[in-house]
Amino acid sequence: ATPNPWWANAVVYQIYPRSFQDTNGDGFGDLKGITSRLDYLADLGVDVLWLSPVYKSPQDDNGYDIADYQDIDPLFGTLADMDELIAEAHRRGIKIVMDLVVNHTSDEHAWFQASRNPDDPHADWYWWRPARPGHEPGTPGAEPNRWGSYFGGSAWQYDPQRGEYYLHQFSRKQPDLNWENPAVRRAVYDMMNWWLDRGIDGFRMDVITLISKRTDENGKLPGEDGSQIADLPVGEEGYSNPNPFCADGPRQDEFLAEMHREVFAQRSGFLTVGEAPGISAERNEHITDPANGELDMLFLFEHVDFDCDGVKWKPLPLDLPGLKRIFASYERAVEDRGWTALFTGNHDQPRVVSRWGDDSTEALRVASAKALALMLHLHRGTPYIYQGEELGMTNAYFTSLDQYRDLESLNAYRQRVEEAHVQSPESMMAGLAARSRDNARTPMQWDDSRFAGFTAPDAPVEPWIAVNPNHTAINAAAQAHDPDSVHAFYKRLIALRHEQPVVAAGDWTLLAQDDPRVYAFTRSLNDVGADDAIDNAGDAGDDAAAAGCARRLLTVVNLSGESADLPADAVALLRDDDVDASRV
Ligand code: TEU
Ligand code: CA
Repeated sequence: ATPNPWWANAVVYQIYPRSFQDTNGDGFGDLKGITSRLDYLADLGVDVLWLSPVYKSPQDDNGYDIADYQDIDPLFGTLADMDELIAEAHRRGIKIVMDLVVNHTSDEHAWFQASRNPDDPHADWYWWRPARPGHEPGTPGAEPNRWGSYFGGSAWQYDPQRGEYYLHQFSRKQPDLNWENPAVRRAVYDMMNWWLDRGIDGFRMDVITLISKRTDENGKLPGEDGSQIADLPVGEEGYSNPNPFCADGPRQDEFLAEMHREVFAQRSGFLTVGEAPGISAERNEHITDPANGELDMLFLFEHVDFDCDGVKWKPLPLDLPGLKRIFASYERAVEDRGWTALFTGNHDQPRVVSRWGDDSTEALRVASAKALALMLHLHRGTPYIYQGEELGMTNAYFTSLDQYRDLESLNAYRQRVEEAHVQSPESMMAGLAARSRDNARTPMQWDDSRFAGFTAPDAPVEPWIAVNPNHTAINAAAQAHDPDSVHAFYKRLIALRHEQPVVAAGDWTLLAQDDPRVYAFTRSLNDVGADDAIDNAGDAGDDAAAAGCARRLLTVVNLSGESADLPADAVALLRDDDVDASRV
């Protein structure tokens, strides 16, 4: 099937505003900083910017705890700054997608503050349950409720003002909204329309697959009915890991279809991407099948959850055949309909070149960063670049706990080392160094000055998180004119997707599934597909037709760091007389 041209030929760049560019010397990135870097992004060639949240927030979870959806936090600037960014991006042909965090709000949102009064119209906007002093909501005499938060501890928090518990799957300052309540859904859709009418081009939807909760015939939530949660083992910290039973609830499709009708059905040129923990590749096909009017594409998480021993703080080395099996399931699920988002990094993941590449020498870091980019960008789907990935930025390699800022990391250290005693300090510090979300949140490295050009060298305050010392070697300025740089390689990859329809529309076929070192696959367009793809790709298609539209691409990447032979089926392809080996 030929995908919708615009977001199939598009490349999205994720900006974590707090770490991208500071322009007022307070050590935090801001909106004016993003606007000041639009020419860099236009030169890179990206089509869409996804901004992590910049709304009013107490910043408990760095803005994923929103206190006012329709205002900008002073940390980042003002609504006027946002309007300027939208206008300046559009002037360069770049779209702006914002982060929609509506599974939960901040506990400082007016809706939640009102909800703490059981007689207020907002009383039922969150998940409140009667309290038995000191016991999470459950059934007397039965199993205690062990629903665990993603950020450790119980997912239930007692509120003395209301005298009841409220559900929070993330931090206790992130109470879950009650999507069963039509008034909640109406308020969310009104806010979404307000932003789209203001000129943004879509949303990345934070944990959107958690909004429909499972309740039993008496309306009881998992764990509340006294049963052990879905027979899940209680984790080593005494709580049940939420993922397996919290995602993809009974009204998931209904809510997404309603949102599509109320917000997107009369619009065009937008992009919706759902963050979908706990969703299978098969469910991805249904949710992203345009005929179902739900979402354009999803981030799936199996590939960034499988390389650890039961918990992210016990990392395992990359099992390449395992990665190939997972990506093959993503590709198979959308070969006929639907679409997928391609990523290896974001603000929650460690830097991919440190995780699956080799950053131990400059040569290996550059080579492996390029290899990982080539592998990702030539898959079928829309690729996402996380800020700094195009430079081959690495993990932070922090050595002491006080360098970390992320509440997920700090909570985990306290709970696992100091409370549950399930990991040693050394093992946990190694786990944080490998997998903490802060690895992706060190300031963007623009040049080799004191704070990497993220903030002025003479800024009155240090950046909110340490700049990586390797910024003196790894920075945008050093790569801007180097044709062999990681940056130059990303530019060529992005251009290839714009010029060659086979990259967006070609069928994907894996070669050498079990090869432990080499990742090889083809993309191919049959004649009909080629003509459709060229027609659908607009003027990019015309250029490609003129330049000679490739019918087939062979990609072979050695991700092992050891020498490896070309897999036999790749060699056979290269011998095929209609493959122009000079262009491989
Ligand atoms: O992430 C949800 C989520 O699944 C992550 O918390 C992930 O499970 C974890 O970080 C990996 O160990 C979204 C946002 O991307 C994240 O930044 C927020 O903290 C979270 O939701 C709550 O809004
Ligand atoms: Ca600032």
